[in-house]
Amino acid sequence: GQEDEGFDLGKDVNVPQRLGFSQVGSESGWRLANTRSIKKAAGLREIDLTFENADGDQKKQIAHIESFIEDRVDVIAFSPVVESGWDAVLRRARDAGIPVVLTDRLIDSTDTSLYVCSIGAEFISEGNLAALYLGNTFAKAKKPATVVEILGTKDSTPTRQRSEGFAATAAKEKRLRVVGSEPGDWTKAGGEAAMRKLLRSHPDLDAVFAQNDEMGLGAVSVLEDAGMDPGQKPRIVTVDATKAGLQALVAGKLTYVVECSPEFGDDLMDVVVDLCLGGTVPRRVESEKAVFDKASAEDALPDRTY
Ligand code: GYE
Repeated sequence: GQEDEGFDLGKDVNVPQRLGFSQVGSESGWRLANTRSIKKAAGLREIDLTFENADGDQKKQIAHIESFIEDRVDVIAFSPVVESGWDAVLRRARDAGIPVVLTDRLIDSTDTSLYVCSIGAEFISEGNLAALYLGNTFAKAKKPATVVEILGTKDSTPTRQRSEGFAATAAKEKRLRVVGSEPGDWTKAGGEAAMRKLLRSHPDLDAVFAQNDEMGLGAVSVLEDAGMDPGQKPRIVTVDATKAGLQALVAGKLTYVVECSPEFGDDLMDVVVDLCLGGTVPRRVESEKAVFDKASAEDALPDRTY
């Protein structure tokens, strides 16, 4: 309607609009790009952003949110490190009349009034796409392919949903047998440790699904040290599509990469501005994704900014 098409100048608006944002940490290239996107988008609109980094610690995020409430910011946004344990602090934000936006990841609360909007990628389909690619690769194999999974941090939305999507598709197309998984905490070092463990119990692997590029790159170095030919045997599929991931794909070390875009800073600021102006906001804003093989990674690399 007409109200949606312009700003309602009748309402008093705090200028500049004040946003408190609590980030997960600095664990990956994806995360650094996400932080850059958010800071840049806030800067472009002269939004007064208080940016906090939780270093992977939920207690720190809760403290950030509490201080945002105390400072009476206009909007609180955060990317939850884990899914559980948010009800109490988000109830305090709601009672203070401060709208909360979830970015990137979700919470497991059944109380839908605790946040107004969530912005990010759809992780289940990322897992679906990874399994679909591997299933097609092994379509003509005589027996199901042996696959291991390297997971992100426990109790986080992308870990849970990428696994869920991968398992669901693998169960349907029947060419993949997931024989084990280990957490790699989203880092290269974590991916190396997970790969070492998995290789000990499953030395004859056909494929690895690493839930982000860094962990996939960690797996590559362990597999190379073990005299294997990562990218070929085993095939390696990752998620994110950072520059480092696409470079490894072009070099033939990774086999396939599913994109998860970190660049939703502008979408977040659109929602923040609408909330400040008293407008309605969508419940969910979802990022687009692409998939990459070697050839399409070559095409995309020159323009990749992260
Ligand atoms: O895939 C990983 C990061 O939550 C989508 O977290 C994000 C994930 C991303 O550390 O690299």
